[in-house]
Amino acid sequence: MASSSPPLNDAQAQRIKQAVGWLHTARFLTTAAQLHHLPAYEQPEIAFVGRSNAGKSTCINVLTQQRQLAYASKTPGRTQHINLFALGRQNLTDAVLADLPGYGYAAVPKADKVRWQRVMANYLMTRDNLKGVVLLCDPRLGLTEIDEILLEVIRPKVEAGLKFLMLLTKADKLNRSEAQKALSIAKLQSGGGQAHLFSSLKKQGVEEVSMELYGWTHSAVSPESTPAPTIVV
Ligand SMILES: Nc1nc2c(ncn2[C@@H]2O[C@H](COP(=O)(O)OP(=O)(O)OP(=O)(O)O)[C@@H](O)[C@H]2O)c(=O)[nH]1
Ligand SMILES: [Mg+2]
Repeated sequence: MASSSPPLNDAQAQRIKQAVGWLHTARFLTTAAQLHHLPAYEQPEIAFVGRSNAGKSTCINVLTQQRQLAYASKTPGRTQHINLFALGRQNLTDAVLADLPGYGYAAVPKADKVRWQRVMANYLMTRDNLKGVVLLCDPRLGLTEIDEILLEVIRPKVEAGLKFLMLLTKADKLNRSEAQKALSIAKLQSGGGQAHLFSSLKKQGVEEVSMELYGWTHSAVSPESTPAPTIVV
């Protein structure tokens, strides 16, 4: 949490501990090169989407406090499969995280880009257990055309109950005023939905996002900080 945050009471500290501990249980579940190879699960799934190199895999590793669970790399386009991770105690999986391949990487042939765009849209439309989407965006680059297309796909689903969070990644690269400006823009772009600054490097936003994801998948324990996101079209 930011150092300027007021001191936590015991109940808040306990909730953070619970959410952070829950994410730490993550383990590899399965990988699929194609959507129709992805097994169906009953447990709620949270998808991490965003352009290539936005920091999705690193974000998953930081949230789960595991160095190499998801494969992060300086080389864009590293994650080319849909990788799933199980959460919850062993044999008691209560949620699934999905690390999706990034899109928009310049060196990828156009046909592949179009293919992935379709896979992403199909995934978002057809994944029955999809509970929430975390869209990662590097605020120095802004939203790409594919981000915008995905937002169009996501918006009606959010109105129908899908949870949604926009994460402004690599916040360590911004100064305070740039960060605040980027956050205001992101809040508008998400139509009043949730937006957070996040830095895997500085571990900024980790507790807030952990609480959010825990609240999405454990509805009885909805944290006070998690109002139902509404996206106005
Ligand atoms: N400064 C800084 N660099 C970061 C941060 N998060 C990720 N990176 C770097 O950004 C690069 C890409 O990170 P990844 O996590 O592999 O990105 P990705 O979105 O999974 O990329 P694809 O798998 O290609 O879709 C790596 O070099 C990371 O070290 C951050 O918070 N701050
Ligand atoms: Mg990746």
